[in-house]
Amino acid sequence: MIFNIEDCNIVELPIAHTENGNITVLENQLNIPFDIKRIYYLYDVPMNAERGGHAHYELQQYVIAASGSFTFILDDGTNKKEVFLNHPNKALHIKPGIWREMKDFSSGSICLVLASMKYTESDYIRDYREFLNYRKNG
Ligand code: T46
Repeated sequence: MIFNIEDCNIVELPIAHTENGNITVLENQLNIPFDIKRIYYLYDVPMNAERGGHAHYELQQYVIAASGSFTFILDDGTNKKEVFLNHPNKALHIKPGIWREMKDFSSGSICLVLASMKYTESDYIRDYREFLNYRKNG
């Protein structure tokens, strides 16, 4: 199935409030639309760094600003949109086949990623022309 940037939305995550702070819980088959196979997080990212610059054939992700803020630029080969993430109760759901870049990491930010697949280099498209060709011709 081919997804567009309109299919990549911010999802409000549940918050359990306690007088000593909040907790957000995501559990396979309960409140996340794929089974989590891998968790990773980006941190100590220099403020001017740009990351990403690739798409995935199959992988889908929930991206959460566990701390601080950053911006994702999503691109489906036709349209682009910027998504600013700055709160741990919001996840950006990135569907397969979407080119992404990341920028404007605030100092101390942590970009938490819940992923639907184990790390597979062959799932990456790292060349933008190849990505455009994939979007056009499948
Ligand atoms: C995305 C953003 C948010 C591994 O060995 N295992 C892994 O699970 C990952 C994610 C990376 N790596 C290695 C592969 C590369 O040599 O770490 C290096 C950097 O990986 P990558 O180019 O994927 O890093 P980012 O920060 O550009 O992108 C990652 C995700 O891959 C990507 O899908 O959306 O984080």
